Amino acid sequence: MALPKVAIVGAGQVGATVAHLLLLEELADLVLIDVVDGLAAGKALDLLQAAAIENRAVRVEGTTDFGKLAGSQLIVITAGLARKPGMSRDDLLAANAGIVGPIAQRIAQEAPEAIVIVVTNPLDVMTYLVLKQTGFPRQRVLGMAGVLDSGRLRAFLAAELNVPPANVSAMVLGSHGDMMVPVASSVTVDGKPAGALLKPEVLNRLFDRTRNGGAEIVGLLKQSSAYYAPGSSVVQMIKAMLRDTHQVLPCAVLLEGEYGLRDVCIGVPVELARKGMVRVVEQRLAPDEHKALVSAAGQISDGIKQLQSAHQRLAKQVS
Ligand code: A3D
Repeated sequence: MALPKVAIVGAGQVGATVAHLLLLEELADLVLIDVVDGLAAGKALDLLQAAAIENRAVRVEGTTDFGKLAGSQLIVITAGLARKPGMSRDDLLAANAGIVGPIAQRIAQEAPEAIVIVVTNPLDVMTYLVLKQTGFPRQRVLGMAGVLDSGRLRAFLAAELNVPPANVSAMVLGSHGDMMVPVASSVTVDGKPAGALLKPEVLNRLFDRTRNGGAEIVGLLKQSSAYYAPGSSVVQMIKAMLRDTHQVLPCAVLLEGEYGLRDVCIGVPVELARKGMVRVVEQRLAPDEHKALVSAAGQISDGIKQLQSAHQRLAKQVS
């Protein structure tokens, strides 16, 4: 039986990690696309050989040709610059908008029925940009961040309490940045509320470490940002959709009144299935958590406005 086709635009650290993990799942044929000549082709050849060693029957192709997007059921955008030490995700805004906008337009031409997962930072603003540039319905444009941020929090909780991560549940919503919103009521360990096991100051320390989880890794690596956990997070979203599981995962999507917010892409729990997002799940939030979500939405909207005014300035220069 033919496998669905998944394209990954940007064959860098995150893109290649997604491809490797997907290959092991034998879930899809893969196309890697990158502007750097030979990069995607070289990694695809390496991955094809890994597939043989792992006995996985998947096709892997690497190219600079965006025409190869055609026929993709799902496309992951990991193209763009990653953070260096001292840079915020917002420092990347203008540079990455110039990369992601044209890619989104090309996706709309070549694969008008595809589901798109956005990974490029600043994540929430880039997800909004892809939504507008493709003209796709919100069900088919999802930003990856909440799965990663929730995973980071689960890792820290599991280490603190010396339990397996599978025993820890946690949900992080809001923006992918300093204003992310760990939902305290969602944190349970062995089914017990974390508040019963950890002092508030310990829980807050772990929340803060999660907020700085990306920067902590950038500070250590210096030349790149995280990619193993981001790769696993993308693959978890893809599995929910290609396997039609209806799993609820935190993803950045356009809100249309849910949580009292609209015209902004932000991390909220969503049900994922074969056609993308089925619905936004409106989870009960404590008043301070809802306030934090609204503040994060305000910051993302400022980023969107920044992008729109840069776009208008550019249009005036051209006309
Ligand atoms: P990196 O290893 O530099 O890979 C990026 C790749 O994109 C490079 O191979 C580039 O050649 C390629 N590229 C640049 N422009 C284009 C283009 N127009 N078309 C196709 N390919 C292009 O970076 P990375 O993989 O570490 O990170 C990629 C992006 O993901 C960055 O913006 C990161 O900040 C972001 N990121 C987000 C998260 C989230 O949780 C949201 C996590 C990790 C990384």
